[in-house]
Amino acid sequence: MNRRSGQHVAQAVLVLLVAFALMGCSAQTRPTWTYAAAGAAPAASVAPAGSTPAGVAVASAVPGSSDHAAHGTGTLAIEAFDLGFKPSALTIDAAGTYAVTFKNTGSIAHDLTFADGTKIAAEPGATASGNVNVPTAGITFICSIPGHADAGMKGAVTVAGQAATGSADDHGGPAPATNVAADPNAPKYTLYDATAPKVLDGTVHDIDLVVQEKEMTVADGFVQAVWTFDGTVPGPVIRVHLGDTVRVHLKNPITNTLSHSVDFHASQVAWNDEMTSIKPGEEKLYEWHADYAGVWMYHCGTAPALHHIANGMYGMVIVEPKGGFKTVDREFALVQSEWYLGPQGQPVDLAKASTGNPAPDYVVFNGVANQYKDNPLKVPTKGTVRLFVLDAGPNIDSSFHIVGTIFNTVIKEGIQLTPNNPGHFGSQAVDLSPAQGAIIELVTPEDGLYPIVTHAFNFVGRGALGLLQAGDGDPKN
Ligand SMILES: [Cu+2]
Repeated sequence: MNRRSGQHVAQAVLVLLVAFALMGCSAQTRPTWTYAAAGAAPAASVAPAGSTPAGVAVASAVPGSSDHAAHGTGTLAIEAFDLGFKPSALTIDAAGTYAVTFKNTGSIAHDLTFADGTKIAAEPGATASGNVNVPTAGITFICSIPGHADAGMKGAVTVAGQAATGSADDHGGPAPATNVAADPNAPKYTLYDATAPKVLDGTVHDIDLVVQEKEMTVADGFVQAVWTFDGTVPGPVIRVHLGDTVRVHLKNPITNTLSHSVDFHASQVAWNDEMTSIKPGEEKLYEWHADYAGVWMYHCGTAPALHHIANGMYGMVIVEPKGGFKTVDREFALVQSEWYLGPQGQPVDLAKASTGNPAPDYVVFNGVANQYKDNPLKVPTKGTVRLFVLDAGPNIDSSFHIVGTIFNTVIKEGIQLTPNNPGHFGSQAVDLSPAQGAIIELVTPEDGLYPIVTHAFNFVGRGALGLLQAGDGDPKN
């Protein structure tokens, strides 16, 4: 019983944390809290794959009869979780009176309050029902419990063929610095695999690093013309042993438009030797020795370096310590960085990135806003987890934190907190300035979800949010 009430306190704290985080969201960036909480959405509310953005469903209403084309009837199935509705946007064929089933799969009480005052409330785990009259103009709904709407519990029912009613998730808070409008036709982002690669075999490594200038969806609805190492942002994680020789063959294909270069922080070389820029059509060898262990940044240093880094040219090197790492159950590599959006399809905005008080449109892990919120990183419960974390910047610090966990090991820039230290100290957040890296280890205490954030919470609503999922993600079974 104590354990159960303790869980509820923890869940309430998490809810508050997330609520505060999401209050900072903007209408334009439209982050939503739509991860699959315990209990899948009813099948009827799931839209065909790829047809709509995440969290948006079509034809959630079940028509009562084809005779009712002009005056719709049926059932709206809406689920509440902590903190959002699933689906948050529903489209029906016609105005009319609809039955509503409201299922609360969250851990705290929620309600479904429509703009006309119709309110259906459900305790955790309960399902309630009622009716709502949906006018031709559609109707919006929120959870009326204080803070919940601001944290993302908003939605709308739209009648097909009519303009959307209000906004399904226009969180309060400061407006973004961007004047770039989301493109509803932007391609879905490509998930970056956060699994840390194995250490390379052997002691001498010849590695091709090919610069690719290409378009990339950096957040839902936003495409930028990024510059990359090997086609991804971040570039590939390069993992070697202490003492290895790394021979990087940097290639700048003739099809590119700009000169580029690379700077490996794990190396000790002259800046005006290995790090010089090469033009499109050129390649050069950058040879270095892994003299020190740690998590290291690499990036393009071609002027203006700020633009080349902000536009995607960075990555992580892991140099294993003497004797290697002990085996753990899961290893992930996470690179925090910022996007200063330029116009759709253009490179990022250097002027925005250059200001003394930069306000990134997105702060992200591994290049894409919220990708591990949508696709949680799965770990075994009570399993050992190692994270390699780098702040690539270019400008903003990270206070790397995973809600609900304590780091038992932190090796940051050569400074070590180790498990079973004499005072039994632990760590809650790791401060990383741009270019700093850390090795972090933890154990998840129970099945459940553990949000991955920078604890600079103004950025969590701007994309710096992921989830670690232990077991099935549900602490209640
Ligand atoms: Cu470059």
